[in-house]
Amino acid sequence: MIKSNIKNTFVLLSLGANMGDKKSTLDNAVETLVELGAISQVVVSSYYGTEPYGVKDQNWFINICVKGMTQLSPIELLAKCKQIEQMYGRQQRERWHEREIDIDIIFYGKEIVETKNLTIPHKEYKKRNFVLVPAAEIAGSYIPPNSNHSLRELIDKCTDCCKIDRIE
Ligand code: PH2
Ligand code: MG
Ligand code: MG
Repeated sequence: MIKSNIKNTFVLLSLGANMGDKKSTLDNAVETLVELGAISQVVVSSYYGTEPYGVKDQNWFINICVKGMTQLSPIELLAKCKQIEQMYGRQQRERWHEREIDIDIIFYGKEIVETKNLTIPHKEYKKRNFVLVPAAEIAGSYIPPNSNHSLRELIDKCTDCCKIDRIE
């Protein structure tokens, strides 16, 4: 048997868009994550139409979650996510405002990362239906670090009232 020193880590990403051709931007971004070697063994959730969380006066989003394995460190993976956001035309705007595409790292194995530019688990994931619902679809039994509850259970505890519709 050939032994490999390359570590593969489970990752779960949240992707969202509320401008332009949202579905094809999300599809292309997932394909590019694979092509650039950021993530393999990819499983993608359904699309979800989601009411804007936070700043209300903007278009509804389409959100998805993606799970898979990565050989990159958290910082390297973040850099790839940012690179792909740029490739798909992400412009700088105020926090929580409209975006061509947003790619966030929600979980990286069971690791906790707290640096200036990156916090994993994502700071807000428990508060957001648009993350929990697609995440639970593909990883419902996953128990995040610092949590006693699976993603499926966290949906019931979440008080977010924003509407979310699975798109058939
Ligand atoms: N992203 C935000 C703020 N609000 N609302 C929805 N529905 N979907 C998002 O992806 C989203 C949001 C900041 O990242
Ligand atoms: Mg975000
Ligand atoms: Mg982001």
